[in-house]
Amino acid sequence: MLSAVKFPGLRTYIDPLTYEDPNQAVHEFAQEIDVSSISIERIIGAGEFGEVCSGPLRLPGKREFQVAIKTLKAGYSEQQRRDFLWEASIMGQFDHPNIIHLEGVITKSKPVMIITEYMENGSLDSFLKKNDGQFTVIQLVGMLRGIASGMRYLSEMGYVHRDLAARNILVNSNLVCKVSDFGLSRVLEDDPEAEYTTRGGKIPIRWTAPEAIAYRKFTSASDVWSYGIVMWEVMSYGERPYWEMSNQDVIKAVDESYRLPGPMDCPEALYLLMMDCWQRERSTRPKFDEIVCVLDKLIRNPSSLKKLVNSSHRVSNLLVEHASVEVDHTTLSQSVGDWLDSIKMGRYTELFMDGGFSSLETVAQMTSEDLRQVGVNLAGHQKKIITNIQEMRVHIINKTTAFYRFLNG
Ligand code: ACK
Repeated sequence: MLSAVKFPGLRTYIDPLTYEDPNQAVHEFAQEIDVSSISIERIIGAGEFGEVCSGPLRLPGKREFQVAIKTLKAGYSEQQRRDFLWEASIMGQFDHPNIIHLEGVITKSKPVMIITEYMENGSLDSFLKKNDGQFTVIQLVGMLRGIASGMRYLSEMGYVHRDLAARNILVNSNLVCKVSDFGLSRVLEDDPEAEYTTRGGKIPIRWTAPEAIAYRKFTSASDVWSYGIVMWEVMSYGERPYWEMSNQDVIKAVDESYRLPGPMDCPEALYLLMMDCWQRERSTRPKFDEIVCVLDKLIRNPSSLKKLVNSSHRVSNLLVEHASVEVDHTTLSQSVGDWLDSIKMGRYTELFMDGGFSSLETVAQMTSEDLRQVGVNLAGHQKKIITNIQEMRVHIINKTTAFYRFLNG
C-alpha cells in the first residue's frame, strides 16, 4: 500500500487514488466531526449526491459558527459513498483564503456529511445574475483576483481543477470568492468517452480548453483557459458563455479562432487578459501567478481600467476572431535592449540576443522555459520579465483590431 508521506514545507497535492482504502484517504485529510456538534437548520440547495444544508457547528473550545453541510442521500452504493467523500479528501489538503475550507466529515453515522465553511452569497453565477450591474469595476476585479489567487495556489500544489466556472465559485458576505467543487476530475478520468459527449454535463465544453476537449490534455494551462471564461462571466454578470450556441458550434467556432466578444462596459485591459487566456497554444497563455500580478497592477492603478472595450467588439451574438500575437511595428518599434532597459532588466540584453530573441516579436512569444534557457535564472527576474511580456501581448492584441472580423457579420 502506498502511503502518503507529508513533507513539511513541500505542499503537493496527493491523489486520493494512491490509497488502496479510500476511507483511509478521507481520514488522512479530513477530521471526523461528532454528529452531536452539528444541527441542520435549513436546506439551501441540491448537490450531486444529496441536499446541501446549513446550520451551526459547535466544535469543542470554539465558538459556534455557521457551516454548509453536504449530505449523501440514503440508498447510496459503496461507489457513490466513495465518490462523495472523494471531494473531502481533496479539499482537506488545501489551506488558502480563496479555496473553500473543509471543516470535516461525518462518516460514523448516517447520513454521511461533508462540512465546509458557509458562504453567505452562494454560487458566483447566480449571485452575479441577482445583482446585475450592481458592483464597481474594482469590486469585480477584486473577485477575479481572489479566484486567480486560489487557482495559483492549486496550480502550485499540482492540482488541476478541470471544472473552473462561475457556478463552482462560492461568495461570502465580504464578497470573497472561493474555488469549490473538487469532484469532477476522477469522473472524467473514469470515462474514456467523456470528451466526445456532454452526457451528464461531464465535460463543460464552453469552459474547457480545446486541447482538453480534443485529447484530454488537462493542465493548469487548460485551467487558465477556463479562468478566462470565468473572467468573461464575471464581467458580464453571469451571462452564459456563447449564449444559445450548441456545444458543437462552440467547438467549431473556437477551433476557427473565434472568441467571445468583450462584455458590455468591460475594461479593455481585462478583455485583453481574457483573450490571452484563450490562446490556442497553451504554453503562451499566462500562468496564474502572472494573472494575479496583472490584476494587482490594475487594482493599484484604477485609471488603467477606464478605457472600455470598443463597442464593435462586443456586439451580442457575434464572436470575435482571436487576434494571434501579430506584430504591430509601430507599437514594437523599440529594440529588445531598450525594452529590457525600460523594465530595469537591461543586464539580460546580451543573453536575449545570444538566445535568438533579438526582436520584440520573438520576445512577445517567450515562455518561462525560454527565459530559463537564455539564462535568466533568478525567479524574481523571470517573474518580472514574464509579467511585462504579458502586458506587451495585451498591448499587441489591443493594436491588432484590424484582425477582428465577425461571424455571421
Ligand atoms: O447558488 P447557491 O445558493 O449556492 O446554490 C448552490 C447549492 O448549495 C447547491 O450547490 C449552495 N452551496 C454549496 N456550497 C455552499 C457553501 N459552502 N455555502 C453556502 N452555499 C453553498 C450553492
